[in-house]
This record gives sequence, structure tokens and C-alpha cells, in this order.
Amino acid sequence: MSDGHQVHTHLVGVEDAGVPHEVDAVVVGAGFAGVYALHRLRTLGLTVQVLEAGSDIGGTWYHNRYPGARCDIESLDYSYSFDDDLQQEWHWTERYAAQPELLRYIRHVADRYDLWRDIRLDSRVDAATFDEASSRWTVRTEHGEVFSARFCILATGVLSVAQVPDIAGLESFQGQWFHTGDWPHEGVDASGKRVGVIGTGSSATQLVPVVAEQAGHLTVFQRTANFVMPAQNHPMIEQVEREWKAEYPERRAKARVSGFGHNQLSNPKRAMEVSPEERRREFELRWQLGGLYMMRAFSDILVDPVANEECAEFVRGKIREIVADPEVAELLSPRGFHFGTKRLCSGTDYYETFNRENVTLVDVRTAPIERITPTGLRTTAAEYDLDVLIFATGFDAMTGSMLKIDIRGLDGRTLREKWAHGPRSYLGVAPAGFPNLFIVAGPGSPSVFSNMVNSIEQHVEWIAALIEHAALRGARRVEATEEAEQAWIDHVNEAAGRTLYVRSPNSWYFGANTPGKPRVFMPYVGGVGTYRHLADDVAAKDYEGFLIS
Ligand code: N01
Repeated sequence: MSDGHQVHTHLVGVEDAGVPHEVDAVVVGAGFAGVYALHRLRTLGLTVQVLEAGSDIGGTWYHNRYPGARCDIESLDYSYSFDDDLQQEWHWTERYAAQPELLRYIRHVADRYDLWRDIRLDSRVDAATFDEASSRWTVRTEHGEVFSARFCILATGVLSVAQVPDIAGLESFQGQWFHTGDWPHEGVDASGKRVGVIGTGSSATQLVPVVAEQAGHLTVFQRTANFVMPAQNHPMIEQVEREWKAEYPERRAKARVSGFGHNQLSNPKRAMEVSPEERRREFELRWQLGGLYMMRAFSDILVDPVANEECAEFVRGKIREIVADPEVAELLSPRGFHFGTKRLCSGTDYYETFNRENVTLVDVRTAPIERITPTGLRTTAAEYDLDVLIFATGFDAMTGSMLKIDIRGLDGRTLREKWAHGPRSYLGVAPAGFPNLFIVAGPGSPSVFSNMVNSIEQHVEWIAALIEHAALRGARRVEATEEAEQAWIDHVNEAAGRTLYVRSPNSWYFGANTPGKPRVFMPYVGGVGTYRHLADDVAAKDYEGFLIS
């Protein structure tokens, strides 16, 4: 962080610990969601305090600074659209921005709109309690600072609680160990070392090729092979940037009503209605386009198991072409779940990396990890000596960051109690029984099934409009009804039930990676455009499903 920013943030704050600092709204989290919420609510004339646990803004893009970390939605799409000047003046250097550039961008936004003065860093919120008499939230940080706010906005992120699996012996390990989601700021020197990576999800598939270039030897411990698309990243092409910027109004409008909130081409045809040659051509085109384009090769990839298997087999064929050793290629070939129902990964030279002499793939499904030893790691089949161990083992997804906070609504009921069997809220925004509390891009909304920045803007703007509506009516309290919440949950489940997601429940979308977590499909898969339409309809009907008093 620059000194300038430090000065700003330290000027902000509370005078005395224990004396509530009064604002109209507290926003928890200063990632893309929290930063925009601050800007938007300020334009309504509200006083806002953002509380951020980290030592800088950026959220995901602050903590996930592992080598190779980058976005897998095109930068020109994965950026704010609320101000045309901002989107015209910012120059992205690559098709897919890397983590440092995304962090520079979000800090530029904070500078440009003078946001730092209302952001308090190193301030983890550990409790928020609703007071019925005053209809206000009391929000506390771990340092004992107290804020009183009419509204509390949770912009805590859906993949922000890093999860290190409970493997025996970790405390005895004499080397260094790290989690990709909590990467040290000074970096990790892997040069010449024996490095182990546990996990083969999105983080690992970005990190493995980069670390392989540095390490003496890299061992990748794989439990489930994933589908990894080539990112096809490249430096920004001037003409593409120029044309895209000229078309921004139409492109942003299109993204807002699209299925996933971005401009990736969708093929409206069904996979099995075309000839095998046309199918192959389309899959090949998508492979060349790279990243997540394959998800939209045909309209029924995530619905029809036959179409899905055609796609899966195309990708397995690519793996066999790339990976020299047929046994390694087979081990890298995903099986046992439908293509795309575990988050599709996007990487550069991932499969090629397994042709390197200094890289070994170890199957820890057939021979599970037994324990971590002082010198490395032991599976039921062999022992591996390691200097550095990297956990690319994911997050307590979607609910973890909110449930870490002791949130108490009406009658002292906690969010943890309410969500004991899975997250519940109206439109994914407002949990019934928790007045004046709003969630940005969380469970029950398109969230992780969308271009996050697009969803964040939609949510923040919608919540701000609701707050403005309540203020104009002189209301002090806005709460979702139990009936509206239940109807929304039914709709979320019904939308998921139409897809193959529900047939492959072994993913973090279901909380399957977190021990003890209820197995509930959490995101809304009905589409970004559909969601926007439904939310706008609720607003047009005077916020049907909310009690505003
Ligand atoms: O985490 P993950 P991630 N023993 O949960 C394995 C986003 N993201 O950090 O599948 C052995 O996907 C686990 O195995 P299994 C994106 O939405 C985006 O990679 O449970 N292995 C799996 O292989 C993504 O989905 C980008 O059998 C263990 C891996 O660890 C989400 O973040 C980049 C294990 C965890 O994969 C999370 O991705 C990065 C154990 N005990 C992340 N425990 C972009 O490109 C876990 N595993 C934008």
C-alpha cells in the first residue's frame, strides 16, 4: 500500500473504543462489492463506513496472490460499468487480467472516487446485532470498535475463507506451507526446492505451471481430476480494446441480460441436433477461444447428459493429445461427474506441465494422504520428501465468511441458527428475520455462476434503490417475509433441478468440500438476465415480499 493510502485510512475511525460511531450504513468487506456499495450509497447522501479485515482493499484479489492468479472472464467484461469515463480511461494490459493488475484497478477506483476516507482496514467484523427498539445494527470489530448503523451490507465475498484440510501431522512439518487463498505478500521462493501441491481446482491449475518452472521438483497430489480449458490469454490487442470500448453501451447492456453476465458467445443449438462434424467443429472453436467459452458450446451442455458427455470426451481427447504418458493422461482425465458441474478451470499450459521431467502427478484418490510428516507427506502407498507444501484446497464457500460473524437478528436469533440446514434469503439478498441486512452476490443469487462484477453492480444498485425507496417513505425498517423467502428458495431449487448440477453433488456449490456443512445447492442457476428481471419485477411491485415500516 502506498503511504498516501495509509494516511487516508488512519484518519478514519472511531474516537473511543466502545462508543458507537453512528453512520447510515456499515458495509462489511472492501472487495469489488464493498467498494462499489460505498460509492453507490454515498451518492444517495448516506454516511457509510466500510470495515475490511485485510490490510488493503481488493478482497479476493488481495488475498489470492499466488503465482499465476488471474481472472477467467475477459478484463473488458470483468470491470465496473457504472461510469463510462472509468471504463474508457482504464487500460487492461492482457485479455485476462492478472492479480496485481486487478488490485491496481480497484485501488485506482478508490482513488478516483475518493473512497479511502470511509474505508477502515485491518478491521475484521466479528459481531453484528439488530436492535428492535431503534431498528439499527450494532456492528463490532475484533478490536472492540463499535458502529451503529441503520443498514448493514454484507459484502464479505463467497470464496474468502481459506480451508486447510485437517490432515494429521501438519504441525510437525519442518518445511514451509501455504494456502493459495492466503498467500504471503513477500512471495514464496520455490527455486530448486521440492514442492508439493495438494488440490487440482482452479487455483492449482493456474499455479502448477508457474511453480513447475521454478521448483527443483513438483509433486501434484490429485484427488479429483478437473476439466481445465486453455485460457488462451495474450497481451491486449489494441484494436480489440478500441472496438470493445466503442461498443461498451451495447456490450454492457447485453451482458446484463445474458445467462452469465458477460459477452461470451452462446450457441443456441442443442448438441445432438447437429452432425458429429459440426459438434466437433464447435468444441474445437471453443477450445481455441479458451477459458469458459466451452460452457456455452451448445445450449444443453449443462442439461442433457448425452450432450455433456460428448463435450467431456472431446476434452479428454485433448488431454490424450497433449500429455505424452498415456497413464498420466488417463489420470488427468476427469470422470465420475458431469463436465462443468465442478467449476470449470482455465489455465495456461496445465496439461503440458505434466510432460516436464521435474513434475509428478500422484493419485491420492486410490492411495489417500495418510499424514504430513516432518519431512514431507505420506500416502497409503508412498512417502514424499518436500521443502514446501502448498494447499490449493479451496474455501468454505458462499456462506463461510458470513457465518464466521456472530450475526443476530430478531429475537436474538443468529444467522448460524437460521442457516443450520443451508442458506436462506429472499432473492439471495435479504434473510427473513434480519431486517435492514443485505447480502451482495451471495447464496441464492447468480453470484458464482456469473461475471461477479456484473452481479455485484446489479445487487448493489438494487439494494441502494430499496434503501432509497424506504427512506422516501420515511421507513426505518425493511425486512423480507418468510413466505417470499420460501417461494424464492423453491425457485432456486427448481432452477437447479433442471440442470446436471444436482446430479454431481460433490462440489463446493453444495458445500461438499467443508466437513459438517449441509449439502444444499447454494447459487441461483436460473441466469443473470432472468434474475435481474425477477428482481426488477419485485421492485416495480413496490418491493413485493418485503415489509417496509
Ligand atoms: O478450490 P477448489 P480452488 N486431500 O475447492 C482438493 C474460484 N477461483 O481454490 O475435488 C486431497 O475448487 C479438492 O479435491 P476434490 C473458482 O470459482 C477462480 O482451486 O474435493 N485433495 C480440489 O481438487 C473456484 O472454483 C479462479 O476431490 C483435497 C482442490 O483441493 C474457486 O475459486 C482462480 C483435499 C480444491 O479445489 C475455488 O478454487 C482460482 C484433501 N484433504 C479460484 N481437500 C479464476 O480463474 C481439498 N482437496 C478466476
